Amino acid sequence: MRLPTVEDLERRLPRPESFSSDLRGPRTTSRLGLALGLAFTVCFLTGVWSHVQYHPPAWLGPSPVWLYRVTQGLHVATGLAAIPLLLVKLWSVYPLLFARPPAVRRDLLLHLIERATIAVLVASSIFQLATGVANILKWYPWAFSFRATHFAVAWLAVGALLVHIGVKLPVIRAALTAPLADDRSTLIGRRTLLAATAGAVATVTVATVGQTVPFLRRVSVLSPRAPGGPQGLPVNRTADQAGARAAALDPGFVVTVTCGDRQVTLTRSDLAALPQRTHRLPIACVEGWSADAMWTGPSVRDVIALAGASAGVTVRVGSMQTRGAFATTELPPRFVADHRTLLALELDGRTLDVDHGFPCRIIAPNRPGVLQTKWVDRLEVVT
Ligand SMILES: Nc1nc2c(c(=O)[nH]1)N[C@H]1C(S)=C(S)[C@@H](COP(=O)(O)O)O[C@H]1N2
Ligand SMILES: [Mo]
Repeated sequence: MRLPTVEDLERRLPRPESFSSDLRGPRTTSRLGLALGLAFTVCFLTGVWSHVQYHPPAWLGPSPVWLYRVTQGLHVATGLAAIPLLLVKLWSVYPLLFARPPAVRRDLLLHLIERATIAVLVASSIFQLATGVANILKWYPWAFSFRATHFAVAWLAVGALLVHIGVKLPVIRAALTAPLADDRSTLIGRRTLLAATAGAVATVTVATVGQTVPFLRRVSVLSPRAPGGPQGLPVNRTADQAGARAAALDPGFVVTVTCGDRQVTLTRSDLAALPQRTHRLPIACVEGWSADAMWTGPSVRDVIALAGASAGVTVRVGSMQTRGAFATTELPPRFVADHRTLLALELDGRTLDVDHGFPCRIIAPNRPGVLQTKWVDRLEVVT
């Protein structure tokens, strides 16, 4: 028996021309690429914005209250819409994997660079969409920090995307100006393929966007945290999961407010005796769901005034949770100064459920959900 030679193997490998479907080719790929490029651009820009909102710089304030809700909703929606687009686009080009390297040495170098960029682009795109979805599902099968890594890889993807568009621009231009359909009759045409892809994008969007657009809630069968939850509001981490239940329900509960060497302790009744404010504000979770609710309680500004603090300070907020991240967060000066930033005691006119942060929680306008600290027992003025 003779072992197959490299030449034998090479002969058996398909070539791009071996894939004969008329549906593939630059005219389809460029249109899919255009849609995917748009989705990626919106997803990238809103993602960078989310990153900014996580550690708000001094110029970023609490208005408009819905800003983070909209940007993060768009981030998750465009990321999900990119999944069917990416799958169909990869299908439309994968025969090119079998292209043989050019024989001329100079061409070979360019070819290798182009291939390497595409490898980075495909790998980073898949990584971003996969980790994003896993995060929505609160599934963390990795050891790295989701936020730092998702942020870093986004730049890799965008860099590779820009190089890719630059290299392909002549092909893209020609393909976008060529008519989509031609005379050859195939079972389904390019138009049908693109329409089906658009249908898949629409289905994914409608099936998930109800987690943030109220009137679509009932058709959003796939949104992971559609209605439900105590007091009609979803809960990301319950009091039990955070190990906060015992302390939260302790009748001896007090909030400690510290400003320099002044310290006051307040019971829940003390908080309820302060001027109460009611505001309609959203909880906008990083994971894409959001919901409006009426929150009532004293403003943080009124509470810290009891320890002698004035506006224009940063407040460190401490929680009674014993497990997991986000036990302490910071309220920057512009948020503290705003009377809509509440130490909420009530949700929609009723005492907060323990899963929503009883005895009291932070609710501030235009703030990522993950920083709306529940089970608060410490406010510390940082100067
Ligand atoms: N102490 C504490 N507060 C917390 C969390 C937490 O894990 N610990 N989760 C946050 C997240 S991720 C969100 S989206 C909101 C959700 O508020 P809700 O459960 O009342 O809807 O609470 C935030 N507050
Ligand atoms: Mo969240």
